[in-house]
Amino acid sequence: MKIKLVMLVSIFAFGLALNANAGAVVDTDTDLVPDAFDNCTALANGPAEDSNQVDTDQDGYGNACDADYGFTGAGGDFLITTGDFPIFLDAFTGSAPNLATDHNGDGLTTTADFSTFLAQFQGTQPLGPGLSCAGVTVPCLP
Ligand SMILES: [Ca+2]
Ligand SMILES: [Ca+2]
Ligand SMILES: [Ca+2]
Ligand SMILES: [Ca+2]
Repeated sequence: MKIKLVMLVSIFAFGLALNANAGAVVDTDTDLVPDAFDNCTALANGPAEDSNQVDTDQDGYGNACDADYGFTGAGGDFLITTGDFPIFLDAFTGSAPNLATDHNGDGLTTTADFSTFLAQFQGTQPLGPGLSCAGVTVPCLP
């Protein structure tokens, strides 16, 4: 956890340096991770949150904003569909644990995570990764 925090602070410092000549660093969700490095730009998932940039399937979309569990490399659809629900359900019941369904980073798949799934399924929660490789290459890491 501490190493991860140090890493994020380094990334943030790097982002600051990169943007020094371009003006202020853009951090839309004010989670201390600049948009260019934030795997959920519209949702706070920085060092202060348990979901701290965790991206289980390494597709560039952080777990906090990624209810597309079907993406496993080439052929992933990047859409949240009814096909993702059984995967969530299996993780929820424990028959097939899957860390990608832990959206809030508490290590469990609970009804709190289902709220995230539902919001994304209904399109009311934005995805918004800032990484240029998001949805293009796997692994997509900052
Ligand atoms: Ca941010
Ligand atoms: Ca974020
Ligand atoms: Ca992901
Ligand atoms: Ca959870």
